[in-house]
Amino acid sequence: MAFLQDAPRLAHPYRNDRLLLALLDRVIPAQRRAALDADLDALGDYAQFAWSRATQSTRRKPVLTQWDAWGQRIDRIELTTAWQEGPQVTTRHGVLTAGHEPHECARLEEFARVYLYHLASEFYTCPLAMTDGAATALKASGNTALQQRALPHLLSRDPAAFWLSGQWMTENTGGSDVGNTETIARQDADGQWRLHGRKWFSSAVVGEAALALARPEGAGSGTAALALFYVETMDGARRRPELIIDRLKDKLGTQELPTAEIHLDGLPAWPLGELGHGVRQVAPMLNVTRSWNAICAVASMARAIALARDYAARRQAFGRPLIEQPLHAQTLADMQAEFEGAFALAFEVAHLLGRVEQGNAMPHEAALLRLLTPLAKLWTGKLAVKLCSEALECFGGAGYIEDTGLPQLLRDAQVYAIWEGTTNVLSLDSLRALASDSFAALRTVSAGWLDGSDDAHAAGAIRHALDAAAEWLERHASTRDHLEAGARGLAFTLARCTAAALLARQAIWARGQGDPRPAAALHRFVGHGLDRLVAPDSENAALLLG
Ligand code: MFK
Repeated sequence: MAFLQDAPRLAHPYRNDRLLLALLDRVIPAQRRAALDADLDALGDYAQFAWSRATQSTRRKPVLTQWDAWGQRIDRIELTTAWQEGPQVTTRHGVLTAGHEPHECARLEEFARVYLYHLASEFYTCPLAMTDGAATALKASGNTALQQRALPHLLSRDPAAFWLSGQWMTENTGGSDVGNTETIARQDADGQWRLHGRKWFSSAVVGEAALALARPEGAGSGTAALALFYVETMDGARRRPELIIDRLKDKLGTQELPTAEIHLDGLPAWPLGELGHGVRQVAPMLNVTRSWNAICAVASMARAIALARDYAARRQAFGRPLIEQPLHAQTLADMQAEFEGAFALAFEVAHLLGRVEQGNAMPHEAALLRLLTPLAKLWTGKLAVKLCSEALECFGGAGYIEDTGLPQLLRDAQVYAIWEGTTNVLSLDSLRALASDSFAALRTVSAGWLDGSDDAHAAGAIRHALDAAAEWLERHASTRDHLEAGARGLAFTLARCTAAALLARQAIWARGQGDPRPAAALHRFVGHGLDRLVAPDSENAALLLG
């Protein structure tokens, strides 16, 4: 019999996830653990089942049928199997509701579920993130009428009552410069607001509700004149005729996700609050969906590394398993160390979010959350692409072959740097956060995390990189263009320093458990360098780009 290579196998994604188990052991109160474990175990089962299903069948895309046989406009979308299962899986395991329970670990418990469910869901987590964000923005709005109408559906544990919500922001005038929004809100004679315009990226068009930015008729131009509206898409069992699906996007990845171009032809709408400052009102939603983005990016890294590590034990080359080849082992260890840093940062954001929302955080922790949210999003988004690409390479040619299921990991990962704001937009957002006390908060808190570290070299390198960043910021604070030009280097430095300090905290905790692996991850992570500050040289850029 000719040689046949064993395929990689996916070990149970919850029971074998050392990082997630250690995090929950460290943070979650013992009395909460049994219920949480039951859901996480079941989501791990589902993830394993979904991976096997995906590698044994031809992948499908959603299909939009716009007209029925008799010429009636129907805009029906046929979804993939995982999407059809989405409402049941989400509500049965309390994926969204977990995050809105009244205790400070709520968000952590929610995001542990998201982390395990994400890839199995085929990016059903994208509209789930929007739904979570909509619930959060509705709560922040103080609009009790809309809260009473929508929240029982958005946070339902009953699949029949559960609603997905979209976030209709992006238009073809721009995904980043939302101040260019052209959608108009007009008020009827009877006082009902109605939206007219075109939204360019709707990933929850199969949902029942959305939050949408629009410009009240007669309001001025720019961001401040935008208002935030709540809309519903269904009239009983039928989609409302004022919502027209123009087409589904043909995307590089996330192909199971039915992202649509839509237009609104008088869709009824209700303002969340004042008829202006809509971006300020939607910001709680943005920060929640960016946290989802970071957790989902980390989930992709975890999957890519789990498969590459398993394969390294199955694949022989030059007389021994790949894992015994010194250079291959180094490559996998480098990937693992980066992933551990990203995991620590993304879940720190989740934990902080829960503490801040429950009113249990100190003021400096709220400032820290405001900074770490864009940092986690922008860094994990880029790292997911890098690690998924490296993981494919670990399989040689097989990593480039569609029906191994591997290339999809890389295609899908590219979305993390684009979804919910590009790396540059997020770098600029981190400057917004730095204008407050958030950097001081980061320095204070990270000093605490480093306290007691055995790794004097790592602790020194982190302190040194933070000092350099502070000095750089002070030097360039008054020159806006210079500051913006360096924002990306600064953001990556701060993200990596925070991740390193979190690894140091984890290493101290693990030392008490007799586990040396987090210390090894810290050592390797810091060895890769923390300081990504590059002196922005605009003359040089002009020369190169001229
Ligand atoms: C999963 C698969 C998905 C499938 C494919 C999808 C492909 C991608 C589709 C997309 O289009 S994703 C892109 C989605 N778009 C974004 O994420 C928006 C990107 N742009 C930004 O994030 C801008 O920073 C933003 C529009 C939010 C604001 O820019 P502006 O217009 O210059 O507004 P400004 O004046 O700076 O901020 C307005 C207010 O919001 C200010 O508060 P005040 O009114 O009190 O002064 C800001 O402080 C506040 N603000 C902005 N960002 C905030 C925030 N507050 C808290 N947190 C934030 N993050």
